[in-house]
Amino acid sequence: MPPAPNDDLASLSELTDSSLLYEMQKRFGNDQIYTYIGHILLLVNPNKELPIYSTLVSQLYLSSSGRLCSSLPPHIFSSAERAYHMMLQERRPQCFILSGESGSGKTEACKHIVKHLAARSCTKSFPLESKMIQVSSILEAFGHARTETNDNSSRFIKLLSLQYCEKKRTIIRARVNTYVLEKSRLTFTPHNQHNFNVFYLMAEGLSPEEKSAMYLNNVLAHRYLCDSAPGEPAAVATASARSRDRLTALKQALRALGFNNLEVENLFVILSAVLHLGDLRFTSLTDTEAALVSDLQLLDQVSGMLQVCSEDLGSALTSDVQYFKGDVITRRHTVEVSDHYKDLLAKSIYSRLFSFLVNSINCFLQGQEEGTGDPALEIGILDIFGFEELQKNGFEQLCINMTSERIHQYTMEVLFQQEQEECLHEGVAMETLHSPGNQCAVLDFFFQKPQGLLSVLDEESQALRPAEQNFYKKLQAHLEATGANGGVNGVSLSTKDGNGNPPPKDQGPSFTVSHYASKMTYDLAGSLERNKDALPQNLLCVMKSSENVVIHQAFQAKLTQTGSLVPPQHRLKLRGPKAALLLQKMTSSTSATAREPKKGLDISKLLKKKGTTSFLQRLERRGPVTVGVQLRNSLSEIISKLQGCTPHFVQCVKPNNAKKPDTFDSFHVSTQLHYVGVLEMVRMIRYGYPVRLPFSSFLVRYKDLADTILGEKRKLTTEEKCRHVLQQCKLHGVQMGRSKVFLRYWQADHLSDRCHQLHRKIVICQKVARGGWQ
Ligand code: AOV
Ligand code: MG
Repeated sequence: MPPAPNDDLASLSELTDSSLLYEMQKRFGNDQIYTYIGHILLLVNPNKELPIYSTLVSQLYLSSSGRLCSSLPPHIFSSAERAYHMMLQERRPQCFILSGESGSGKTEACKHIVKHLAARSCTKSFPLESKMIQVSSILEAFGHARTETNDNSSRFIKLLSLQYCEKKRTIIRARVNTYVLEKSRLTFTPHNQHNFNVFYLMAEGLSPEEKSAMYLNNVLAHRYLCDSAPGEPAAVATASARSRDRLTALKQALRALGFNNLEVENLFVILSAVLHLGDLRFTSLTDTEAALVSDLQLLDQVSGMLQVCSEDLGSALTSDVQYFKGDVITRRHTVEVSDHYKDLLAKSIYSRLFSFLVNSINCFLQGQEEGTGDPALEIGILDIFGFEELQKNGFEQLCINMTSERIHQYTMEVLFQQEQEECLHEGVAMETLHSPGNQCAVLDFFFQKPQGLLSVLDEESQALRPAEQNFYKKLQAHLEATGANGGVNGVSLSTKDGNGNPPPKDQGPSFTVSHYASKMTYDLAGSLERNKDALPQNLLCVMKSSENVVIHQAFQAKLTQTGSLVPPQHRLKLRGPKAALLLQKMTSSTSATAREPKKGLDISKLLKKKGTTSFLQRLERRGPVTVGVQLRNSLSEIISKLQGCTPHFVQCVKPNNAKKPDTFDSFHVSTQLHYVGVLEMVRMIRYGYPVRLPFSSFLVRYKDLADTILGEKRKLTTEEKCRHVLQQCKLHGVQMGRSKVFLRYWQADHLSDRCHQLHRKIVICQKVARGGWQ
């Protein structure tokens, strides 16, 4: 029996766009925010608190074993439960893939999955739920920001993995991988948006004494923050009370990670240094174009907080030193270049700090027990940044939307292509189903090597004299060569916007991409700058020389292929009288003369010592040099991880664009259902065979049932055994392929149910036989 019709769209009697929409709207009106499409979970963000996430509710779903035909209504807890049971049955890692546009509820859903899994299998020695509350508090402070579409929008990709103990089946450790933090937000906040949350927590939450100790008397006046959108006046008072609470929670979370008070203070001082660095200005002398730092006192303050030599920092920001054929060549920068390096340094400090915190989080999630984890027993949860359409869309939106596009393509591959190909291969008859449009051309346009957008962008970013016009020309040449321009393959370049109107004067050339979700026009202006991510060698040397343990560690560490810090073997601690003295030094003086001058770095000597390796080679060794390369590497790492898991799809839907509760904007929802391909998914699940098991796996999965039915028939082949079990169970419409059994999704649940009942009977009989049953 399939589940109740209104709980599962796959069982609706009428299947059309409007019947789906009607059903969803009806359910949403009753606060039934979850609906199944077979084993896929559809969730409409309620934008209001619902009393459905208590531990009591979690307990209810524990007994369902994640079976869809249980009498309980659809719930994210049920999907979590299902993944857990499948992990044990298949002995294969499972992974949740959360999709949906920005603000549709992915990150919250991720937390609910963790909550249920923690409630079902955690021990006192590894209290995952409370640990994850602390982890979220840190990640959301440093990696989330207010955007047009979501007040708490994720600005990075997160893959959380929960690892289980082989024997006890409890969670023994967890791990967070983060990818492509949108660090450009630090130095450039888009119109109507905020910088990262942590700065506002500091602005509203730090005490006046703390602020003055960190030179933060007017946090929001710093250049990096003053461009951001002002808060709504009516909401400011409550917002600041909330910020104070959140800052307290953040400090507690950092302490839980093992940072002492001094170390926590140190982190805030580094953030203050980043804000001050942003205020640094450069001027040029009249007779040359070389830049000089305008405000030496400010430079001194920043250097004091970063614990580097002020002169070294000043000269590394305004000049470049290279070692070439035995000579040291110093090149002075223009004001513009110095300004660029200043922003690059600020972004680098912030992103390395983020990565340093993620590494600390992973130590915290490591747990006590070692070596008892089983790689097959793992549940991953992928939370990406959702598709985003702003008033003005640039390089960042392109990266976010291409991520969404890639994950969407993976989903479609799994749900449609792979399923149909396998049916063909196994000789199983299946209705021909239409899968939603193929986006390969758009993905190629972006990712293909060496002509795709990312490659061309990298090439131009690393050119001697990068120019946006050249980048545009190369792209145009590529599109013309492939005949794609003019929108044939979903991409068109033009100096006009998507509607054919000329762009405003301050915009660069733009191009239009027909994404799966919507047609978007991107402005290329500034992409070359924002793509660059490598610090010049001399700035890196200065940062490595820092006496600040966190900065020192963060800059000494090597970078991985995806741009994060390679985790250290041991974390250096900032403890004891020496540390107290250091911190005092960082914040005690405002002028250069008041502080003991630090010994300067002789960068040319350092470079000489390193030998004659070329500048570019050294850059290479430091890790990926552009944002584009990091994105490409990150996505291939993520996809290859997903390929090793059984996927569980959670599709999040946004009911309206105004973040309002109880408001169902039919047009907006229907657009999302359409581009996600919900109708096609429903057809696929209804007429397809989502559960395919090799004959031997079928017999293992339903062992108790098979053993009981087969009895003494040991001589049959595995195929004959499967056929016999299916016949005895009277399941209609099941198909036998060449090597696999093909089941409708509810048939698999029906078999699991029978197996479960039998297993209980067998256990009871065994207990009675042993005389142990009371
Ligand atoms: P997102 O992760 O999908 O957006 P979030 O999970 O941050 O979206 O959800 C946005 C907001 O919607 C949250 O801050 C909550 O206020 C509300 N919300 C989401 N899910 C629920 C729920 N189950 N119950 C109640 N309120 C909810 V982005 O990170 O921007 O792509 O990039
Ligand atoms: Mg999110």
